[in-house]
Amino acid sequence: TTMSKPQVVFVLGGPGAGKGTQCSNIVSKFGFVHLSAGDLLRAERSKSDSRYGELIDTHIKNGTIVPVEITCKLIQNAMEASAANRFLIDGFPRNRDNMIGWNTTIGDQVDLLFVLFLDCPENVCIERCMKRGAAGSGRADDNLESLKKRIVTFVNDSMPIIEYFKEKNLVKRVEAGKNVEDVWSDIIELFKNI
Ligand code: UP5
Ligand code: MG
Repeated sequence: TTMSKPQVVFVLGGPGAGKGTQCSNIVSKFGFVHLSAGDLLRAERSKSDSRYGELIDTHIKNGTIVPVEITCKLIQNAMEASAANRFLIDGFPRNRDNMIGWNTTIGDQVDLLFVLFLDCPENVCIERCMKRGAAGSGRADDNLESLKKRIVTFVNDSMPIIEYFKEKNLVKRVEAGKNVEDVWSDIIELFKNI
């Protein structure tokens, strides 16, 4: 028999759509390993010997997208360091460049099951991140100025990627503006048969 490839679900949606929150739920119930591209980048930025710390910091504050070579390598390392066979990749791919970088490095080595799209109204996204910032998240991008830029990047760069996956019939969309429990019960329906 041949070894089966690791299975991947991309989890996409605007800033504060609830990607991290719902990924934790999916991990608990369905046994995936959660890899947040943003968390991996923030961890890399915090390493005292990172060559990319400043670059990453600038992109995060501006809501722009870190060069794909960096992000892809961090995701690949995390996948290789894990014995798991099912991964949620949260917040990636975010633009065309990310997509191409993924396809030329890791794409063929995994099975993409589907894309979970947390579709959340802009004002709700902003409200949630502002609230998190006010509660002391410490995130350099939980302020109105960065948030406006994060939204622009999401609309201009990330939405076309979601559209691209939609044309391939790979998108499972949930209404993400509802409360955590209601969003979660919709997500359960999408995962329970895989
Ligand atoms: N919350 C969650 N769900 C809720 C609900 N249903 N009702 C009410 N409140 C809800 O949630 C955000 C906040 O809302 C929390 O306080 C939560 O309790 C509450 P969370 O689950 O954290 O949402 P999430 O979608 O994960 O929001 P996040 O802020 O992490 O999204 P972003 O996509 O903006 O951030 P990410 O970390 O992915 O990326 C940050 C930056 O890194 C990017 O802007 C970019 O500069 C860089 N980046 C790259 O360059 N490349 C990448 O591949 C990835 C990131
Ligand atoms: Mg997140």
